[in-house]
Amino acid sequence: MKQSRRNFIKSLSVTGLLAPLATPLLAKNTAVSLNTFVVPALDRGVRNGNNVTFKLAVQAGKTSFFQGLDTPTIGINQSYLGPVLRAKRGDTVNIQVNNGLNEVTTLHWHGMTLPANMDGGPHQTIQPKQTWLSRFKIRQEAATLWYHSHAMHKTGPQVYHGLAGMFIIDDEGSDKLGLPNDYGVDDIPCIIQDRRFNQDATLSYMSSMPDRMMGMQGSIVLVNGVVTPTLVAKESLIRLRLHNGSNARTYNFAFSDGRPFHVIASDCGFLHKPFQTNKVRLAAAERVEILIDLSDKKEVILQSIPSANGGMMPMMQMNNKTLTIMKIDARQAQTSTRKIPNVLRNSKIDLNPKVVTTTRSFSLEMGMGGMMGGMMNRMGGGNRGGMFRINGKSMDIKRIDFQVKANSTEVWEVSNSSMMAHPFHVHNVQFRILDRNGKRPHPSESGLKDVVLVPPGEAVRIIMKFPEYSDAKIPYMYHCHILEHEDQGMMGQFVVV
Ligand SMILES: [Cu+2]
Repeated sequence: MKQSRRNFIKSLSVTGLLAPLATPLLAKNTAVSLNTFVVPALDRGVRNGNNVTFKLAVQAGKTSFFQGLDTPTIGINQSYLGPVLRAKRGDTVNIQVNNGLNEVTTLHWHGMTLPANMDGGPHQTIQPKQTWLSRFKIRQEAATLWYHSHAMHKTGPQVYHGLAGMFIIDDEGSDKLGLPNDYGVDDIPCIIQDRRFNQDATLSYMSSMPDRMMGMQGSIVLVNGVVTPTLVAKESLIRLRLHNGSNARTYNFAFSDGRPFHVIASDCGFLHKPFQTNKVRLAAAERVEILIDLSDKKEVILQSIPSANGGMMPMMQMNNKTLTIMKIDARQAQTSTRKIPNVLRNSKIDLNPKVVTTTRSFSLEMGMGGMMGGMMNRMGGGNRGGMFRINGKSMDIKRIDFQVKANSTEVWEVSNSSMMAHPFHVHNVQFRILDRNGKRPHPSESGLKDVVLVPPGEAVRIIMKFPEYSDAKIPYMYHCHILEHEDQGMMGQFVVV
């Protein structure tokens, strides 16, 4: 399926964009393109009371990221990415996922609390031409979640080619806050992904050693599948749901004029109150919702600025350049009637360290030591080692790493002995960050989360309560959300009993 709705920049020549692989493309991408911002299709499913049915077709297709050139991609109900799914707390969703690819896939509901067999992880494989039904009740609060392939060893390439989308949950309170909530008008999803293209416009994937080590980083930024678009703002106060849908890159978002904005939500729900800042860090798979005041009716560029704590290896520092994400043109914006609320949630997050029954430690490890260890262990018949490990072990789909008790509250301490930062994700729970090396987390990550970036040399403690769903056989995953690290073994499995 071709997508013709996109207008592509004429001022950037094809040869300029599609330079040879060895040439860094970042500099060429600092010019803002004239591409029109695309609001993803909204899919509220077919509603029957509180039962909502979604039909999703995973399919291969072709997408024109550059004028006159087709890129082979994967999408859901379209050629690249999928619709934004939207449902309410209290709904029971029935999601039919048909696999139209020639290879196995899965669809994982990232950030969702649900029974293990409905999670869409590597155990819920969907063979070509088969349909998988995922059915679960949404019990968590309003949040910006997402969904993506989680196929064993194939998550990285499948997501890179487009197998992902956003999943918005609303609840009783979220519409009463007076926040901008007109979808696509003043409440705008932004799936941000960096990609690298070959000269023939095909996506370049895992073509160098740094890709393998650091994960796939691209030089071209897409927002909702469009190269550095321009969003024409209709209102003077807008809410962006920023989702880092990249395979590996951590962004440090800021506006070109340094203007302040308010962070109102993190991965799994609203912060206690809006937090004003002029930059926010977002690792792969993380989300924040921000409010931007455009009442000066100017043009401004959303950038990723250099970060002292971008978490990349010093010798391959790629986060030391300013990246253009998108332009916001507010010259035609109407004066918004929306206000920034003082308080976003009245109740505290109910995760009490006093009721913790179990504390676990996780060490994120990568490098040659493991390769040697892996060789030794393979000789000894063990299954440890590999380049990417958690607690000395690479992922083995046949091994359950530990058991968790349903309804229990646990603290996990995640430390990083490697040379780069890893975004750590746990399935089925929303957690709170207790501290980083003993220090309180940054206000922008004080809310409920499902991903936490763990920089080198840091130990991060997170607290979470496991819901009552139990299944002694089917596990949930915990893993690094740099998808190439996950695919190469930085992942483990737990069951809830
Ligand atoms: Cu990692």
